[in-house]
Amino acid sequence: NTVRIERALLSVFDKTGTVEFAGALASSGTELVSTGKTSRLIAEAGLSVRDISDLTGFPEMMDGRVKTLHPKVHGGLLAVRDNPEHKAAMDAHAIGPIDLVAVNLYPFEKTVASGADYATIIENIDIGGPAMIRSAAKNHAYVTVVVDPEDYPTVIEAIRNEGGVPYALRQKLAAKAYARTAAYDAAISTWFARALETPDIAWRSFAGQLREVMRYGENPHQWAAFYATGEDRPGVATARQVQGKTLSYNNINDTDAAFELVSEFNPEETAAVAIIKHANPCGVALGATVVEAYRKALRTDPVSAFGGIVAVNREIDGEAAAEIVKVFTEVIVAPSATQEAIDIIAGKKNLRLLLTGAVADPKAEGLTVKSVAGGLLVQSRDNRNVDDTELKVVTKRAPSDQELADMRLAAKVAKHVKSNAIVYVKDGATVGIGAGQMSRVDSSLTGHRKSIDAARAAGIEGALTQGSVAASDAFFPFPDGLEALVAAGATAVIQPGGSVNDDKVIAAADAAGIAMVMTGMRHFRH
Ligand code: 93A
Repeated sequence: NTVRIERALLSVFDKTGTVEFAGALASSGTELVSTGKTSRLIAEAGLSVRDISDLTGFPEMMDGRVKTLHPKVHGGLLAVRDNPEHKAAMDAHAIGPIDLVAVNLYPFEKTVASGADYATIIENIDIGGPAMIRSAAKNHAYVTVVVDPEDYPTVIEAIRNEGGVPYALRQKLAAKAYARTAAYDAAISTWFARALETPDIAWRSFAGQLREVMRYGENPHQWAAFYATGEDRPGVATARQVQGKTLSYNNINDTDAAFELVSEFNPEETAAVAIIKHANPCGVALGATVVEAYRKALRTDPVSAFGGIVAVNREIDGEAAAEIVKVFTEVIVAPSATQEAIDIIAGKKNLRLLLTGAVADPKAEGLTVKSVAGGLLVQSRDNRNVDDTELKVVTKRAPSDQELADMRLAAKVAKHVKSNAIVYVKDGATVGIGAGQMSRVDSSLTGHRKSIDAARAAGIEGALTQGSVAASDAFFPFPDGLEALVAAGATAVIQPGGSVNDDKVIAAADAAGIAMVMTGMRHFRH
């Protein structure tokens, strides 16, 4: 349903494009109503415009603090056009409908940035503008709200081509309108919090709902809080804590990493277990049962697993719980647990057990946020993995089916390891993980060295990486990283490819007689 614009209210601080917009509206037969300076500007351009005081029957008063805050404005914006009671109210109080509002706000953010004094900043808090924006956006079933001059041409084009503004456009503009008023209020609360030196108050308006102010952050001298964004996603923020101490800042971060990782594996196809330390996995394995997967995961690096976080993609049963509690563990997270498992875990009072109800959808859209000095970096969630890509065999030797299966596991794990990530896998379990090194060669060497330690702990001669496959989160810039994998005993390698030196890397793989596949998809995690 397209709405004809019979009457429009223009009240803008930023007057970019206002005259053109007003002119286009007027030429399509729209009556223009406007506030003080906006009205003068439109009139000076030779257009006929009605003053807001004429509509409200009140003068703009109190230095402009009260100009549009009036039932004739908000009634005209909020009335449900085909509701008989609303119609009767409009008739009784001589309220005419307003079909379009173009408002942009007093420049609060710019005023703060200019270093203005307290009183000037306060005066630049717009009240009437956001009120109109919110009224019009709420009633987008009938009303068009434009908060950004960049949208004027789109609106005019719709009016010219369709005789009015279609529902889909009104809806989109309403969403944009609320994003603007939300950002505006966030700017005000941030400024206030800074002025009063109360950072926690600013955050209250920022990232959703405050769940908990923590005792401390990453370190004991840091303030910290946990916020829920309200997204309906299985994970650490929505999980039910069955028992154990309250989660710390680091626990939450690590538990999230652990659960996102095991969620890469469909529980109907395989059990998957990840043991996480400092947001990096120190063991990941698949198995027919949870306990089998846990035992295999633990073998990768039994030393680092001490004090770790265990994530499972299936229900935890008693057998698995009994095995997990043998090692000092901070958190267990799983979709569910049997009563027997819950009873066994209850024997460890401090151990936290989190139940999420389901695994996370690895394909779900979402946002990740990271802070930098004076800013925030926001990006879409890395919701793709090796299953979405076509694997290209680039070497003379093609991988065997077993190698391929292990390569898929290695690539999914590498996606969840801090870059530079190298992951060695054998028989459905990691056997060496190199994380967070500044050079890919170092990550290859670290994973290999750790596998020698693990072999020694298991009473095995040599390194567990012997006869393994390896995954790299990004391409090899030179053959040296690949050669380090070969030296560690890898027989097949999976990596994105895309280096200018791919040819040399492939030649090195062929020279060593190993198989290599390229995914075309990088998974940096910094
Ligand atoms: O001071 S206000 O909060 N009180 C109001 O009633 C009001 N109505 C519109 N500010 C108000 N406005 C704002 O005035 C608009 O958001 C816009 O930024 C500005 C336009 O005023 P003028 O047309 O006089 O330039």
